[in-house]
Amino acid sequence: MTDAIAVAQRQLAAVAIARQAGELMRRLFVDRAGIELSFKGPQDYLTQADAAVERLVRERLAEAFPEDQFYGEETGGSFGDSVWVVDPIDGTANFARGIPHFCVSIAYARNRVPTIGAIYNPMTDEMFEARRGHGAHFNGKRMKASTVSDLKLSQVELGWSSRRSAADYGRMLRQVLDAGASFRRGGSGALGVAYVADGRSDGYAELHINSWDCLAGIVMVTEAGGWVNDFLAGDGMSKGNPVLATAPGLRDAMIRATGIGADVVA
Ligand code: LIP
Repeated sequence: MTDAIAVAQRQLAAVAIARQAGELMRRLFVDRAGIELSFKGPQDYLTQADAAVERLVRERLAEAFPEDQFYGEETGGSFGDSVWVVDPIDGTANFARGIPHFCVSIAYARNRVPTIGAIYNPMTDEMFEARRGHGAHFNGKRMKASTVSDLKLSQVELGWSSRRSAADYGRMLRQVLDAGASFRRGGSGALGVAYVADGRSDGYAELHINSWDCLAGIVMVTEAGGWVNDFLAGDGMSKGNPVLATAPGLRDAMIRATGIGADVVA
């Protein structure tokens, strides 16, 4: 089987499994089952639903592609040359608090290159998907990054977690606001990056994010004509890194405002 067919089959599977995971997430969210709140750390939520959804995704992928490696936010795994990187519920805090802004994020990387992404929000029935070299699509329609090129006309999302200090976040926020942008924070990094691919948001920046939160969206932004920093530099795949995904016309301004990707700007 050629490589191209193998990757195409994986994209179809990723979308189908994301939809199956979404059906489970929606049921658990509506029934409020599996929402026993616990914390992995300060502001780092974990619910029984996370574990149940990850189990479904891991089992379905292992059935279809037993030769691939798997890494999930909740159960870990291994990073290899043909690896699935999964966040079963991205936006767990929203899920736990009854806010319908969350998704399952399924990414596939081949030889450390982000190759496939599938992000599904079951509450809005929104499927974002992309395959490297074959475009990015939202519910079957081609996605295109925003054409905004002036921060004073932009709206960007600044992801937050307790993995970096309040002072660091405050500094980035101040710089972005001083540059004239308006900002939001939705609580799901995966949806935040996918929105950049779909042109709904002009940028997404976060001072530290994990690969399972953003890898699927990175494929989408790249395929939709947006710009993304070198997220996988160093040990980004296993330890995370800062991420900046922007409309192409805002790249330099967002690099200056956030300090992410500064090595790129002359
Ligand atoms: C989320 C991340 C994001 C962060 C959110 C949250 P989780 O992950 O996607 O980086 O901004 O606060 O941490 O924990 O919901 O899967």
